[in-house]
Amino acid sequence: MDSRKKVEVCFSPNLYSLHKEDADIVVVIDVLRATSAICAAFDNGIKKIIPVSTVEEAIEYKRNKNYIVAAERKGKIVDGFEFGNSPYSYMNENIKGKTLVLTTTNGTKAFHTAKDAKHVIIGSLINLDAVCDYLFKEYKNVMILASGWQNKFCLEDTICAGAIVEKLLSSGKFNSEHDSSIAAKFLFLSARDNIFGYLKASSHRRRLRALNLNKDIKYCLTPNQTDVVPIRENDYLVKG
Ligand code: 3SL
Repeated sequence: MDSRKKVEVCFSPNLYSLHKEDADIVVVIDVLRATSAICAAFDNGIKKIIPVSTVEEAIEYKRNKNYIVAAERKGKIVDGFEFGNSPYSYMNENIKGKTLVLTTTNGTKAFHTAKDAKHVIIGSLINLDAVCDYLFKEYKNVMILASGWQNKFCLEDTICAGAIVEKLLSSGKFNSEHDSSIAAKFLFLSARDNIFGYLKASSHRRRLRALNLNKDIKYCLTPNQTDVVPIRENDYLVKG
């Protein structure tokens, strides 16, 4: 019998129900930009993040001045909000010790898709090695949930998922059965020498570039800038 733990990849929240039995831990990924912004916020001192699905829910939290409330749709800050989804908004002394309420187009939706999972953490390229170390330590079956774009496959999340798969498989302690995981690993192997260049033509990179968000893209595609691993506790995230 193969006693290795599994690491599998789910390409879209819409496919989650097909993969969820693979998972003791779900790693939610939205490289551009939600999970990168979440990691950056914890790295800069945010105490707690409450991901919410809708702008309406976020508006409810605005009544309470103790929260920082952020909303992004289609890459832009939603009218009436000061904060959106840029990691740079959270590189700021004033956020220390505060709670952030965040809604984004795809990332916070993926987080809620995995609501029935026992154990959920947040992954991105910026905390890649920290996530892998966490998964080695926990040593459970892993499912990596790519947020995609409006439930469609996306390259940057898949490459990040492939980087995790590659590291876990090369330890010999994990095994993958599904073609999605193998495809993610091969995509990562083709991209790893120049992730930024490889993603030049990707739809989300083009979308963000059109909004003059090149600086955000560079930040989000640069691996290992922090060792924080955000972990779900109840329905919010804390720093692991
Ligand atoms: O979809 C999301 O959650 C966002 O990260 C999208 S964007 O990077 O703000 O366009």
